[in-house]
Amino acid sequence: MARCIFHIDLDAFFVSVEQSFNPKLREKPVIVGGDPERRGVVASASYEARSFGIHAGMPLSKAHRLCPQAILIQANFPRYTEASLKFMKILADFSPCIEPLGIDEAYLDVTGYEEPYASPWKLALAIKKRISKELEFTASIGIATCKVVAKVASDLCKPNGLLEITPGEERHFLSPLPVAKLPGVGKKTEQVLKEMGISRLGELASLPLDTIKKRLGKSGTVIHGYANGIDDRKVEAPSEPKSINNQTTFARDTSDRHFLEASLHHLCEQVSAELRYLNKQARCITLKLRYADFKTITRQVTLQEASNVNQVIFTTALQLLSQALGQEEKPMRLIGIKVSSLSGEEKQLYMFDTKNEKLEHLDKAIDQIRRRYGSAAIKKGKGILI
Ligand code: TTP
Ligand code: MG
Repeated sequence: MARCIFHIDLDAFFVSVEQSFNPKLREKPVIVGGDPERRGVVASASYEARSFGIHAGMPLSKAHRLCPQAILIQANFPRYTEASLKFMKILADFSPCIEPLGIDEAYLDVTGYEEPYASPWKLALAIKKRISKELEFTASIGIATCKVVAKVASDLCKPNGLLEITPGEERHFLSPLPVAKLPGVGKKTEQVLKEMGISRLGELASLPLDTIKKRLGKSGTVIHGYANGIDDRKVEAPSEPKSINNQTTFARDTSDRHFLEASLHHLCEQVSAELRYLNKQARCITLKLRYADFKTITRQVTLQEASNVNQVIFTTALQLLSQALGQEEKPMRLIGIKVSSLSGEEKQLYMFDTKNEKLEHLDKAIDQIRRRYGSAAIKKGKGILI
């Protein structure tokens, strides 16, 4: 029996959360980004802002140039993690087979669960209605027999879309799309395919498997299957996270140190908020850098005591960045942060050092205040906090 899989992605998620807290922001060009004083980047842009050419990953300065009237809101991660949890809970009411992918997207295997709704389409409408009523967000949903086709479909029908690819139509649906639309085809693979004269998914699908396997190995087999609408991956609940990571690919390669630091700060804030949300601390912090020539390096450090404190994670990551820049200063295309060696409630307390505990409590208190009153309600100073 064919499976029925949904891919659901919220539209302009961070912006939508801010709009639900402040309805005056609706239908306006709104940008959620890092701290403007730190020369941050756009994390999320409303569709009104996108019509000016603004997109995620763009420096805020450029976004301001493109649309000076755009309203800039500072990212408030505790709000987003809370909204994300509510979103996932709504989805779980429709099927127990749920796989959250990121903060605002998930796969849902609804095979068999669509019957009371008469059709997958009507079930999807019911999900959109709940999300709209309870969260005041819009979502885009792709429906297909496998994950990859559902994901491409939801991406294609944004914003507030619904697109169903009926069984047997997968290959036909994918065929005219550019190869970059396929999950698993990054810039590097796109380049290899271009060298092979392949720009559309239909061309990739028609290639003999051996040809693509020779050029791209195992990943060639995977994307060849995907392009043919073949993807047997199950929708699975993720196991306990062993690590949390977050990375940004820049719109343009950069060696601007302030910009790199601002991006890192944004990533660390997000990662540490997620740690606190999961009630976890991390001991291991890894910085990932990818240079314009695709050379990728990682630098790792183990903390004396596990932490989920913004300041601790950012300061450590910043030291790793400074060391790496000291060794090699060339333009970068990606920066990422990973925290691992996670511990839960049973964390080992470092007996004589209560400063980090205090900082953790402070971060949690700030999370609560921000959730209620917004990011601007409280700002930490630059110096030592406690
Ligand atoms: P996305 O789903 O990629 O983006 P979006 O929800 O803002 O817009 P849409 O889905 O309608 O295209 O990412 C979800 C959230 O993740 C986004 O609201 C903000 C955050 N994010 C970043 O912080 N940095 C980024 O570079 C990207 C792409 C997303
Ligand atoms: Mg989204």
